[in-house]
Amino acid sequence: MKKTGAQILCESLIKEGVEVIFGIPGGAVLPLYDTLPQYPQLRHILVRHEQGAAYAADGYARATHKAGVCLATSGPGATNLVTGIANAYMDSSPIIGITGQVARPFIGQDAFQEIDMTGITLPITKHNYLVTDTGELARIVKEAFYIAQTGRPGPVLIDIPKDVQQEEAEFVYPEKVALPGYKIFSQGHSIQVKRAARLINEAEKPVILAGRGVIISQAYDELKELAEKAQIPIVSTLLGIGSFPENHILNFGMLGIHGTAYANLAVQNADLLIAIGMRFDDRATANTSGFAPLAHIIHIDIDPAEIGKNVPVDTPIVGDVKNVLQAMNKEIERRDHLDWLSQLDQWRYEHPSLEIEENDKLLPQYVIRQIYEATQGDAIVVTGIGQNQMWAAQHFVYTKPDSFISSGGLGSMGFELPGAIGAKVGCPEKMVWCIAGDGGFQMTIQELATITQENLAVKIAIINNGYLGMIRQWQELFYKHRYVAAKLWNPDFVKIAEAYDIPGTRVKHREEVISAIQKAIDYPGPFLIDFVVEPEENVYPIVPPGESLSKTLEIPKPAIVDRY
Ligand SMILES: Cc1ncc(C[n+]2csc(CCOP(=O)(O)OP(=O)(O)O)c2C)c(N)n1
Ligand SMILES: [Mg+2]
Repeated sequence: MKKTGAQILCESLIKEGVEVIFGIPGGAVLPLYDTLPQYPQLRHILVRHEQGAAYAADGYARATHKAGVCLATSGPGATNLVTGIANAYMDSSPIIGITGQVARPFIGQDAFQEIDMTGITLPITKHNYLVTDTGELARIVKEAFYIAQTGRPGPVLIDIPKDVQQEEAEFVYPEKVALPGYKIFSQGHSIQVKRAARLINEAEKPVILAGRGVIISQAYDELKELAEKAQIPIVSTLLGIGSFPENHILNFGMLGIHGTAYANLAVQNADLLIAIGMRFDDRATANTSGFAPLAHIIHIDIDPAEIGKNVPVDTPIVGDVKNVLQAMNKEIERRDHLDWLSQLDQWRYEHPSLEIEENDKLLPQYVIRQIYEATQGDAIVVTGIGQNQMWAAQHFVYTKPDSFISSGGLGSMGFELPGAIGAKVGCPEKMVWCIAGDGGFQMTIQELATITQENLAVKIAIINNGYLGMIRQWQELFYKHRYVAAKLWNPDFVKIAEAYDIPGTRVKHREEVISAIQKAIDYPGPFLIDFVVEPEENVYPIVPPGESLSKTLEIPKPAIVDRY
């Protein structure tokens, strides 16, 4: 049966199980918007900036493990998606970006709102398409969802000229994709798996380094089985948070430049590092030349391009984490590693990296801790970038998968609010906390209107330090206290919330924290708390730039100022 391109797109999205689209209309997608009411199963959420649409689709994808969809018009609408697409690309999040394009006869004429989106997004998408034939659209959508969600997930862009949306073609949704050049290595090589298992069985000081790949692959049970069977301590990357319960006795927290001292010590002293679904990002490894100097490194990852990219590895295994661990666990012997674990416990005792000072100040760490206490970890936390992100990573105890959502690779400020919107839309039954920086919040603040229009009960905690805090911290520690462009004049966030019809409150003292959080939780809709925290609080531990993980600094020492 013949249908228009717009209808074909909608029907194809429904076939792919899409329920929500985040977007903003414009001339080049008006045929599509005109068609949307024919498909009430597709809920369209009107955002206030296309960057918000991409972040929301990303937050939705990370919270639900389903592809998130964002939609924008050609030209400025499309370019506004770019940062969000890059964000999804760097964190391997499956989003589908749909952009309108000028009608085919106008392409190449610098027509009104014409921009080469496939060119622009080539390096930040897993794949992209310019649809030139309406008859190809269904196949393209099928392929796009397949590519986005299989192997190492990532964003796929489909650019659809306006006349393709209007033109009719025969609609048959393909059953299968035929992509001979697209290979997924889902099973690890059995010889490598056996070799890794033997190394694990023989190791005296093994450490598991868990990354986001464990979460993407949903290999929580397999990871736990490995760790418990062989009694191996686990440290995680920032995006690996949630892959293993942080209240488990074998959990030693996050490693890296803001990792716990004991996690970093574990890695630096390990004789075997089992890196699972992670890519040796520089924020995790610090200076790679001094990274895990004593360890034989096993690296399990689905993307062969990651093997040996940043750090030389001794035993690579290319495969899906869940499959590889299932195969490997069969070969793993029970061990206790008592000496090694008691050494780690000793380090944890000697370096209590995450202790919160008892004083009268309103410390940001205390705020995060109280949000954890009030929710008992039963929430999705979506963070901004900078200090707030690190405190949220360090001081909330993540015990459930998919409970921590953050922009890791791109580190893009402004992710917090739309990211939280996406998570809440995807998981309406879960409590969603947006932990925002006062700087980052203002980059996508307009999405408060989306929250109100869609009545999304997102709880917002602004960690208001009056600074671009992480910038100020670096200027303090590494630029001799010279603060340049770090101080923020801020609007009254509670009044702003009120203007968007969202109730809120301001907290300036420690003793008000618990009741304010409870008020936000008890309120049936969205709620904003402006936590006016200690302005010059720093994130510790920190590994100074250029140093290895062995140089993890825990306590603020004045000497640091002189050294840099
Ligand atoms: C879009 C974007 N611009 C600039 C930066 C550089 N940057 C990293 S952290 C930071 C400060 C963030 O300030 P705020 O949101 O208040 O968070 P805080 O560190 O104070 O918690 C900046 C400017 C960035 N990461 N993203
Ligand atoms: Mg700030």
